[in-house]
Amino acid sequence: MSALTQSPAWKALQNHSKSAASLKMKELFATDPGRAERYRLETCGLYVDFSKNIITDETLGLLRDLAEASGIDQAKEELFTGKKINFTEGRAVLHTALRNLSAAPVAPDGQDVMPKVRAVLDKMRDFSEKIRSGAWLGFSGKPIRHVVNIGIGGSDLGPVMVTEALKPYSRDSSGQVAVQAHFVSNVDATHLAEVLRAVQLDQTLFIVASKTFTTQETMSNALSARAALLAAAGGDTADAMASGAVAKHFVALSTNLEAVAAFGIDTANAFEFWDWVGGRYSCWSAIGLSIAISVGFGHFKDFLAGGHDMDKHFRATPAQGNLPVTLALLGIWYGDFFDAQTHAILPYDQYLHRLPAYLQQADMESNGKSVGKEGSRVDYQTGPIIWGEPGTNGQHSFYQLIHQGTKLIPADFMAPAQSHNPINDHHRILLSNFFAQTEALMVGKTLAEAEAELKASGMDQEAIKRLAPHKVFEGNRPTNSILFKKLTPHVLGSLVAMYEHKIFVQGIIWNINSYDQMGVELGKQLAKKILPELEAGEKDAKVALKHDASTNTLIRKYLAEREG
Ligand code: G6Q
Repeated sequence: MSALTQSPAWKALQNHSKSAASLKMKELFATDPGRAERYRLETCGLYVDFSKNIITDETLGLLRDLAEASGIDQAKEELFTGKKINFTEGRAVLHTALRNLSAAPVAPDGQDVMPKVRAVLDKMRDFSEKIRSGAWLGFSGKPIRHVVNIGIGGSDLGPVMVTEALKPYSRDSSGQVAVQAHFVSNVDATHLAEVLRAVQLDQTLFIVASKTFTTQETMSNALSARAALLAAAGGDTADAMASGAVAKHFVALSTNLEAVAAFGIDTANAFEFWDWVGGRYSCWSAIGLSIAISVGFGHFKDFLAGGHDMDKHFRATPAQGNLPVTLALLGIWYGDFFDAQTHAILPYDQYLHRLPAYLQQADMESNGKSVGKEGSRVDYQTGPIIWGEPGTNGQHSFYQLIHQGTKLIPADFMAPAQSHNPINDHHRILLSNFFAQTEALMVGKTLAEAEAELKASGMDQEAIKRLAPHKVFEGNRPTNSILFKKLTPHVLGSLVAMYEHKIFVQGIIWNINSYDQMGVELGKQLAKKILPELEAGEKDAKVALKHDASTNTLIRKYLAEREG
């Protein structure tokens, strides 16, 4: 039994959950006119209504007791001041310093990191301006019009999500995009090949984004991109190298400047970050260079400012008014006391179409852990499965299960009051769906209501009896509604930071390390072992394989099928 499940705060919640299981939100709203007013928070441009949850004041009080008993206030200070809370890797977790736009120092180990953070930001500003203004020229003397970020995981998902979300800011007043952003992450050559088909190499800047600069997928893609560039630059490789084509078309974002130099990239064109920046928390760092180039440095800085504002809110606000803490506690309520396995992210804004994928990594790589700080397996649920799609597409697909399936799926709905593309009545229609879905999920439809509806449609009694049960919606499905005025860089920064801190709070309460990712290692190790076997197998199909029978047979089948 873990200390957490033995704690009075946990036990009190367990006890309370027995009666809370029969709470009906519809009734709670009917008997409590102040509910919507009380269960909402507004900060950093985000208005969050969490009243459509299976909670009462008592629930919230007990959840806050749990947060307090977990030492959340001290943990927050440790995060912001750079204590080595990534305890398995002995590292501080300081993505908040990357967006610290205040004058306050951040000094883990007594050394202020802010001067070097600011120096890299200045370098990013100068460089992105040179690219966007057309001052930086490629090997043919033409300005750069395409930027290709080559990276994977944390070195890809953030830049992709943010550049997509901020697309309106990539256009000038005449609607022209200064620099088109592209992303290559998958080692499947198809990804690179399709991007290379879409660009003119002499007007393309490749950004090799890799914290370690050793990641197999990224290095393979970077080497193939370099070969394509050198071929396009003409002459033989030595000529192209000598003409400085690589220096004009490749920059690096990394903590490993030695490996950057070994790749042939001038370290003057390398943008540094540090081991206290986790991959999935790195879009605020030099890893955000493609964002700055795509939308301009000013907008990138607004994005940082939004994150910084959420940091200030999170650090200073007691649990009761604290947005990330509240969302974290609601997640724990459903995951640990209602056995919910997943959490849906449902943006009603097409520009946020990659947010579910981004949060999938942020949350699942952070809190997909089963061993507590002390090294033993936990006896409670930790991070949920995060998934989602933009509304209204999801409505015509998987919402069926959320409404009428057997599983409880808490969901975050989010929408802007203003669209970047106010065409006809699209936005009104979109928002009517946004409001309707959370209402329907909460209110549901009783058997009597279903029967009455069918009767009104003129159906005979026997058919009504047969059909009505299928038309019942149990309702009482919990949702949070997040409204903001418009999807600006600032709002996006606040939104992302809100989720980062939610994840942090949950990790603290679950007593796990949210900042390592050992779980991705085993597959990587095995792939390294199999790669030379595939190479040998291409020469000799009878190559010795020492895996399990299934893996051996699959490899042999592949070797047999790969040609012809
Ligand atoms: C994120 C993870 C992981 C990482 C990638 C890419 O938190 O650490 O997704 O970002 O494996 O790593 P590199 O940036 O080192 O290439």
